[in-house]
Amino acid sequence: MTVANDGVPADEFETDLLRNLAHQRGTTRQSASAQDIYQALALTVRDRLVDRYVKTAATYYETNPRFVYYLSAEYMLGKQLPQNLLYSGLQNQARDALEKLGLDPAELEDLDVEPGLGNGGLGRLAACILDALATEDIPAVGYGIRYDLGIFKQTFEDGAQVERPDDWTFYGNPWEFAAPDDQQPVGFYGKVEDGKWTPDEIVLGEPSHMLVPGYGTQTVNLIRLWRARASRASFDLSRFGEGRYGEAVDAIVRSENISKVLYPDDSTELGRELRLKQQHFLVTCALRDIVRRYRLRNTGWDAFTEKVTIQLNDTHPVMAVAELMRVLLDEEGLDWDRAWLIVRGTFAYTCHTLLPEALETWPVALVERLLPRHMEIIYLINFHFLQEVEQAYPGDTGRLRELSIIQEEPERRVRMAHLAVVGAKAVNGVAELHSKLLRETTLRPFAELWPERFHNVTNGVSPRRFMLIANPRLTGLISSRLGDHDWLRDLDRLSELEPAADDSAFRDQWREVKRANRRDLARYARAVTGVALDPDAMADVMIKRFHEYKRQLLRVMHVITLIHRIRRGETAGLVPRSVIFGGKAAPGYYAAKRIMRLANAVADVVNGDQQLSAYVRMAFLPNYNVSGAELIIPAADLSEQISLAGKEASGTSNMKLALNGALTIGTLDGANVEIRDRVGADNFFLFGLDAGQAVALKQAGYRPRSWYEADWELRETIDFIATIDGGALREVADDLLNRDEYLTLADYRAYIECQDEVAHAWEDRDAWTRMSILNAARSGFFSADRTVRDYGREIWHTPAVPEA
Ligand code: H53
Repeated sequence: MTVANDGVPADEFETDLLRNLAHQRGTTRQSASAQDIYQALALTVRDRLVDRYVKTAATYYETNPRFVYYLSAEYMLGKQLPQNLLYSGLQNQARDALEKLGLDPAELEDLDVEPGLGNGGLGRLAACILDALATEDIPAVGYGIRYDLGIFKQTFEDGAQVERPDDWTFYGNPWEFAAPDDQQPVGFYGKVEDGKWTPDEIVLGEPSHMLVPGYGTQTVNLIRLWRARASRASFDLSRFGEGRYGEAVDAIVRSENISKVLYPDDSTELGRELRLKQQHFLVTCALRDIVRRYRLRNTGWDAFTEKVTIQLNDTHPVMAVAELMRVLLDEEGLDWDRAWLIVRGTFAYTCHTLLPEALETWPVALVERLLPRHMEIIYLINFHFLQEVEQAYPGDTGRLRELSIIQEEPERRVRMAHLAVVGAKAVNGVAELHSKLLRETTLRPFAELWPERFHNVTNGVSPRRFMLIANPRLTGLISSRLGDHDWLRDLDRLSELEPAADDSAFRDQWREVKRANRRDLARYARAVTGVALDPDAMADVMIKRFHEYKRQLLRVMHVITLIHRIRRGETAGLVPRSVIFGGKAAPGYYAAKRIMRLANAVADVVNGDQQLSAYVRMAFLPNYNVSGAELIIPAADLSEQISLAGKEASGTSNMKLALNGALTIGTLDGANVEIRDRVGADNFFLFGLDAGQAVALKQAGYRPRSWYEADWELRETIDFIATIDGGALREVADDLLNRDEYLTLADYRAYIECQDEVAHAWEDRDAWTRMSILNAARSGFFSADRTVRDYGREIWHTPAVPEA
């Protein structure tokens, strides 16, 4: 699987590696540590990408193209070494050079640390989009925060999640270039007089960048990450002299805390002052950089909206709307109307949720204190906006209240999603169903006011990360069938695989690949959990953040049902399964953590009992991250996408799994709908309420207890939950019976029956393999390259700029 390389012979690579070892690490082959070698290797690969980057930058400078600036509080980039080796086409040279030096490439890859600067789907999507932008030769920069501590490391103690800090740069990050001389001041607090803001606190934003190479192209874009630094005068020497060491560094700590830690929540609002500070910090630094870059090739403001488009990834960077207004009004002296036209022509907003609790709002009092000038500007934006609303709906105070950027009750708050829609030229959801529901529910009054502003751009995933890097066996098999590996840049070509589904020799090879991948996974699961999985059992996987709406609990309830059936001897129709879980819960999310404990407790029951483990074994793989995904996804046979319909915006593990030939068991939620449309209803296990039925059931007055009373197997399952571990998890059962917010009981029977169908289908392994091949062959649409082309066509209007 080699990519056109830069024509570097192996011995030259070795020379470069040794030179970097000497010049960059200051050591020799004899005395170098494994870390020295790893760093020198990374630098040697990086050097080649820098050469490409220099050319890309020159092309951009010459052509002065339109740029996409992607603003996101999260990026889950995954390991850089395997990606950069592949993209630079240097993997063979590197392997040969390392072998000559007697070094094991796998051991060095273990030292490559994954920058876990995100929580889940949203952060990984941002990384896939940057990968696709570079691959599609679109001029782009991603902006984010360089958190000192990324997403926490997860372990389990007595089945409960334990979080440990992720000090990802402990040994340094060889992929990064710091630019301490390019610091930007960011103000907080203070007062406003005559529209002039004097902040009380200034923190410095220090940028560093990493290279984002495209695959199969020479383009290398950038991701620029900002870290908070205290100004030089912040160290209090006199206090230090008095022995008050803690106080001496107080101001430094306060400033630097801003980029200290990624907030480990996902899809819920976390109202913390520090988080708002992070958001303002990111957008201020990013906008300064964007303006600086614009000025390299342009003067005045006339061309700004032609050269700059800024995508806001969820509400986290939405303060950028107010900040750009502030820059244009207060620093550049533009009048309101002109400034507003520029702002409105620059931003586009992606909404990633339907959950009202995930749409951020900030107390007006907090914004007033932290960012007084921004609050004034937001009031003014709202004033002008509400005039427009009044014109559209004269006398309709209900509309005004509904649409206003300021929520009045029960507390005055700034609604960031409203600010985003008002301040953006385009708004998009991330799957067809999601975009439709956004228009009909969450953002309905806006869609009625400005229907033309609303779009859908269905998410996608990087085929490089989740096929080429994660699943070299399957990638090799597909390439041998398609005759080349160009399909990794043109994923629609996977459709050429369809005829192979009818070729029994190919089906055998496909099955062999799956089996080998399951073997790798089993080895890993054994090493980290002690659980011995059977590589011939169906790998049934659920990998995603733990959240009640995603319904990991329903997954566990099926396993409990199987336990009872096996104990009763009802084993006809059962097939051996490896039930695999991966995912983290926000540390403060008790309900999700209880479900995790339940999953681990049930795993202990099945794994510790021979009769049960003949049919079900269960492994909860700790610390699920991009590297974990790369291991689990290629092995998967069944993809669990079982959220309550109408709750998951899109989902992206569903796409990665289908691409790798897993069959989906799922509800009509998020992108599942489009996956099913494409792979065909016959190749997808559908169950459960749809979004409309779910709403109707709730409106009719949902009583979970009546479902419990009507279904003895469900009763048995819930009673089991209430009594497992001496009743330690009784609350889970109580919550199901009394509340069951996500209609788990209502979907239980349909899910169990659908799982019975899955088992039946698995028994005809050849037919299953056919379906598996068709899933992959028909999933080309879910490439992030297509996503980026959709954004380009509908929202960004950014022509590609391939290198001359
Ligand atoms: O974003 C993914 C979606 C997924 C959605 C997720 C997400 C977050 O990870 C965090 C916050 C948020 O509002 C949404 O839950 O459905 O696939 C990428 O769009």
